[in-house]
Amino acid sequence: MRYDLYVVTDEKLSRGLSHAAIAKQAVEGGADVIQLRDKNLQGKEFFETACTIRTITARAGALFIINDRLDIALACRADGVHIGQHDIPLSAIRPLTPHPFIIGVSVSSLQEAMIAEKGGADYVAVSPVFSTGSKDDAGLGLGLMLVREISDAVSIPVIGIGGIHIDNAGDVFNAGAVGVAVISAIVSQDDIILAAKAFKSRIRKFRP
Ligand code: TZP
Ligand code: MG
Repeated sequence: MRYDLYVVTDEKLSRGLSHAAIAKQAVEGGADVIQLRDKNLQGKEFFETACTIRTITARAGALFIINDRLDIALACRADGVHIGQHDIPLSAIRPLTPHPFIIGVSVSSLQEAMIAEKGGADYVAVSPVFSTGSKDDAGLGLGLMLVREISDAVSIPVIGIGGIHIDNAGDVFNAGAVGVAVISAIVSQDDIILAAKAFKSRIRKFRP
């Protein structure tokens, strides 16, 4: 499973592009993972959008993860779901998921990371590595030391999210992460395909 370039969709930051359009361009640029993230979409529309992105990602050979909504992830046969510390707990959803099915968990401390690993998470996302304006309640950047600490302590993949752009992505890999999750540095760019390609070529230096 490769998480190298993990693009999170956001229609508020995409200058008019839909989730599906963001996903299509991001995979064309080489994104390894697409996460559909929307805090406002109603179920029907969410499901339809998810099914469209399922087709786009399957054709591209990219993973498809849905934020928060296990029901929709199961219904559209996504590869997994991503949950935070205030979402339905891992222990409650693991018994409901098919095999294989990825559950990713956002963590903001070593303890949360170790609990997630013990509970059967497939990866953890250290959140936020750097301060970001893309998520209102993200809090201050936790820094690269925490990425290092968590990477040393768990054996599941560790990815970084929050304030990551092309020029600091390498630091996140050097701190032990195996992937970087990004919104604005790709989704808000003039050319998402080019932005993703540029990220991928930078990432290749750290993850050949
Ligand atoms: N979770 C933690 S930080 C964040 C999310 C969804 C936002 C990341 O956006 P950006 O623009 O890459 O900082
Ligand atoms: Mg959540």
